[in-house]
Amino acid sequence: MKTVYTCFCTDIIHEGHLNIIHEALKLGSLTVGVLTDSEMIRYNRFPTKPMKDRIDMIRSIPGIDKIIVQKTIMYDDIVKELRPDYIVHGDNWKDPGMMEIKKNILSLLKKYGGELIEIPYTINSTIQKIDKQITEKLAMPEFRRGRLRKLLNLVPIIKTLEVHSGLTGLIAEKTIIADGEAIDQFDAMWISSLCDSTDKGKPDIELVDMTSRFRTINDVIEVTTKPIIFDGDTGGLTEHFVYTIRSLERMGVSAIIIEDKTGLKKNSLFGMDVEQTQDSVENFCAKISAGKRAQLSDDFMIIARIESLILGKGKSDALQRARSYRDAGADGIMIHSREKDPTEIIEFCDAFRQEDKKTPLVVVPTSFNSITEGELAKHGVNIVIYANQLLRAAFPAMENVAKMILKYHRAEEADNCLMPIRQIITLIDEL
Ligand code: SPV
Ligand code: MG
Repeated sequence: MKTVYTCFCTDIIHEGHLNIIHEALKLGSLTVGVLTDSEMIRYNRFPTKPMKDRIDMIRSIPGIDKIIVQKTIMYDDIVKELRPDYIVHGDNWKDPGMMEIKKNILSLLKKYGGELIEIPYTINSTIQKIDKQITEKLAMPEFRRGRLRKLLNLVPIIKTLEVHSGLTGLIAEKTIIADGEAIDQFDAMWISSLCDSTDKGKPDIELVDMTSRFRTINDVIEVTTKPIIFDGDTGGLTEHFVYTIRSLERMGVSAIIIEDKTGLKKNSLFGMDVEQTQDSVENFCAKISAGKRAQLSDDFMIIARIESLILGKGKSDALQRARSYRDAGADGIMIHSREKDPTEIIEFCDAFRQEDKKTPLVVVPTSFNSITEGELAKHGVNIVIYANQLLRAAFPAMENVAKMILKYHRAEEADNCLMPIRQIITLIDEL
């Protein structure tokens, strides 16, 4: 009897999947793999059902010999363990990630003469509708809002990219790298006050009002499904902050980060080059507690951002504040620094983790950008935010093209720097 293997990374079984199983069963004894939640995420298929439920779903299909857990998206371990005569897969290898998986399967099978059997992927209106319904579920406020907390338990570190428009939202949503063994993508999006303001040609001083900031969030929400962390600056007056919390929850935002500054807020990366005042522990704790009382859903997070290192007040002040903010109800702590060297951040994280193993820690490595996600995770960091890189990439690219047009009095010379027209007009999927 030949042995056959196929893997599913899906939340719903439709007739296309059943057809693959039907064809696989004709070839021999069938083992079905179910991909782990964390690998589904790395592959940008956020599971709407946990792995246990997805295993039960497969169990209800008759004829399958064995169900196993596939721990990595690449097939190396599975092939080593099972050496199947056939691996069966739908022929829908469309994105670069899928192509990389296909390459991986073929190279593994070649070593011992196994065979890849590709089944024509069933496409009909029912299946298309089911696919759309999954995307729809992911995009709905309730599901999106809770996704950040779920991620905290599912990935070693939540990789968050700055977005300030629908287009940058699409980049955070869809960018996936497939490079040999590695398939990866971003987990969440950051709506930065710096970038939201800069994109509007305004300074980062809480000048862009909440209504306008909400419009940016809405532009992003319209075209994405990933969870959103909102940069709430100082949170404003406590009397206003409570309304902000409600609005964000309603929109499906997962978290707000507020910083312990008061008065005219300036961007932290100015450090002490400009006058900045830190809020008192009492005031800031009162603001956090008021926000937590106003919150309606269980899954929304209020994260307290500590500016002590930025303002030269040192680690012990930062730690003292972290304890107080947590005890006032903060669901997480963001510690910020503008040092190029990550040492002070690492020292804070290590000290905090000695006394608190579970409160999520967030960092924004704009200045200390040499540290990797893996190193941060080792020091207990749960969320890393790449807070301004997309905007900083766009500005010089646009300015360069503007200068070229001025210089040559035509646009031809700039063509090499531009996305082809055909690509830009088909960039956005039509519904
Ligand atoms: C932002 O992105 O607006 C931030 C992070 O607040 S930082 O600019 O590093 O202060
Ligand atoms: Mg900001």
